[in-house]
Amino acid sequence: MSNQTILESYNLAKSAYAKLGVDTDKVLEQLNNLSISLHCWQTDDVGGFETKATSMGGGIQVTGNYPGKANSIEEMRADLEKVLSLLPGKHKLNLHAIYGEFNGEMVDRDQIEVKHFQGWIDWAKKNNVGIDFNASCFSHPYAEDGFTLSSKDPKIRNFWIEHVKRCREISNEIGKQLGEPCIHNTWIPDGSKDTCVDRLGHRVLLKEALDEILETKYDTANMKDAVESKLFGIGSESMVVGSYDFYLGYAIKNNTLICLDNGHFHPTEQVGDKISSVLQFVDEILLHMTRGVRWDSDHVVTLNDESLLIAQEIVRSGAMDKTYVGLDFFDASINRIGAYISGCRSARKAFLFALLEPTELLKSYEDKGENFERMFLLEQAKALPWGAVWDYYCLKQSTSLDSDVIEVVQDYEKTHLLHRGEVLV
Ligand code: RNT
Ligand code: ZN
Repeated sequence: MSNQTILESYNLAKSAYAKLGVDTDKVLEQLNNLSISLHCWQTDDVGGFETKATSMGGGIQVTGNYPGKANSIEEMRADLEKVLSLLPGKHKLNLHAIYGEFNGEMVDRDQIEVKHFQGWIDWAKKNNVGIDFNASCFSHPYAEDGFTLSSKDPKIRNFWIEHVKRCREISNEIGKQLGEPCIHNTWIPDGSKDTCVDRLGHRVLLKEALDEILETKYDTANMKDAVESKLFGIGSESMVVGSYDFYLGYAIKNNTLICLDNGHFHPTEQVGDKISSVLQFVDEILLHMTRGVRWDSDHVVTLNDESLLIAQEIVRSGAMDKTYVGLDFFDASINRIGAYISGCRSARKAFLFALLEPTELLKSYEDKGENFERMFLLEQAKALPWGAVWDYYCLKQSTSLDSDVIEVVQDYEKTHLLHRGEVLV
């Protein structure tokens, strides 16, 4: 497609939207300011770079063995730079604690320090991205019996409390150096495969552990805390300590963000529907956008009804400024760089579609009880030329058009990914 064609198509789209009261130029400005946090763990199947080989655990599963996984921080950075070059808009990098630069040293989770992440901070500066951070309370011998922060063994519990405290301290330093708040998210796998009798005991311990962790207050200009609930995981089918009830209550009472991962609810529950409720009681939310297929399978985000409703409800609620958008999927069965680009572009497209909605007109129909009109306009909006707006946006941001992405990814696969071997630890 020539630049001329893209411009002409955009101008047609612009007038089609203007007729419905939507200013496409303004929309693109808003869209471009939306920061999407790229989860680093799609590059290497949530492996991390600790020296001690740990097997994955904690109810998260990665399936597939597509070639080209990143085996070192250098490969991971090269992949992320490639990904960023193929994405329009602002981004952050979402790091897990297991991705520190440990340089062959055995640094256990209760020993990590800012220095292990300084390289990432410098990399982020160079690449003009912010950083978010996560405690890694899984894939560790101390996570094997199913409980971390809510473990009844004080040695195990204190180990994880120390880990999360250090992660918050690191987050604070990251935010300070980058001049943008680093969102520290706590997710723990704690739960029970079979019927648990002392649910209360574990929840009391989790609350106490979190209270202790949050005792240190940091400037919210540097870091903010989020807590992430889950419905169930592999090995925690019967009870999850950090359920939605637990964390929503905790977040409201302690003024933290609530992290909504749309893979972490019953399949008929809609995270999009929760947004306008939750925002009555918490100031800000963190999203983990994913695609659960039958369960929390962490498939790559697509432009489906679920991601659309999430974006629509954020835009309709005027909550773009109260929402931190992150991605959370890990598919090892397809080209991993392609997974990022496809998933992140689709997440941003969901927001584009939502921002282009003629919401005022729809609301006026709704307020008058004109429900056929509301339905018809919603349907009509699906066929409006939003793709032309997207293409123009990509052109304006000097990134590849959708129509070129496959070739660029295939090329990177040939020149970089297929030459990678497994590193023996
Ligand atoms: C797990 C949670 C959590 C993780 C990442 C790796 O079910 O979704 O967010 O996916 O922290
Ligand atoms: Zn998540």
